[in-house]
Amino acid sequence: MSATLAETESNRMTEGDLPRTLVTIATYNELENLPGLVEAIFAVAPRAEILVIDDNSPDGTGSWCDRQAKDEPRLACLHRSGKQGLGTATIAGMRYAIEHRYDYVLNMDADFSHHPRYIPALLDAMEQADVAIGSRYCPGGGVRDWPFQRRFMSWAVNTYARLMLGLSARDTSGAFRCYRVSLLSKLDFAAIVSRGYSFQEEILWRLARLGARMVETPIVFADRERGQSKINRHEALAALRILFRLGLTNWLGI
Ligand SMILES: Nc1nc2c(ncn2[C@@H]2O[C@H](COP(=O)(O)OP(=O)(O)O)[C@@H](O)[C@H]2O)c(=O)[nH]1
Ligand SMILES: [Mg+2]
Repeated sequence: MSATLAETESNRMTEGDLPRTLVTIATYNELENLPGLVEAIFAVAPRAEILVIDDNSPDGTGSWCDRQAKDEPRLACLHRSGKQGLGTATIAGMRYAIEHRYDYVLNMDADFSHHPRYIPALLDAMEQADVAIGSRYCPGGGVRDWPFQRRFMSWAVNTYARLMLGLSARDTSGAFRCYRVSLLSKLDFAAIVSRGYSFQEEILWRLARLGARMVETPIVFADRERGQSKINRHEALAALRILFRLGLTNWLGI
């Protein structure tokens, strides 16, 4: 796998100073979404490369990816033995980007909630930033078709996280982001406690402590149309508990 992307990497070294971008997509049972998504990403960012991090999806997402990668050198798949959470999958993608010396790593979900049409704006924002956040809560951003209760819950979790961790970004929980790899390489990944959904807030907090410049670019988040959500109540509650613990560290140094 890595050999394929490494070859593409060295080809790109000869293309000048354009930032080398790795798009990472964590997948668990996303066969209905991934083929269309990969095509849509290459349509807007033909120079980017894509790494899928698949947790042995029973629907064969990982095997599809391997087959596809044989003819598409810009695509590769990292296989993990079982479902280990979105946070650790995202870290695996970041480590890969560091090891393979990409300039930017851009994370997105596989279910089209994060539409590839926003990728160019995220990459442009990186000219002034170390982290570009695809944001639902900055001017021009939003969510499509969410009932009031869900909007309120999302607002409450964001406010809770911002207060706990002292973050200034308005969207701290979204997973559609681009990071400067040189900054990630300074991060102590072993210190990250989140395995699931609080990962997004935790990494922003840790990067803010390293002096990261953060910029938000608007996205409209749309619910998935195919397949099922993998989040469950247990993971959501665990995330709130972790944010509380990190908040104690943030404000009291405990
Ligand atoms: N590799 C991996 N991917 C995951 C895991 N859980 C969720 N995902 C992926 O993370 C993204 C977001 O998950 P999703 O179920 O859409 O969460 P929701 O949008 O919060 O409902 C999707 O691309 C999922 O396939 C996991 O345990 N491992
Ligand atoms: Mg989703």
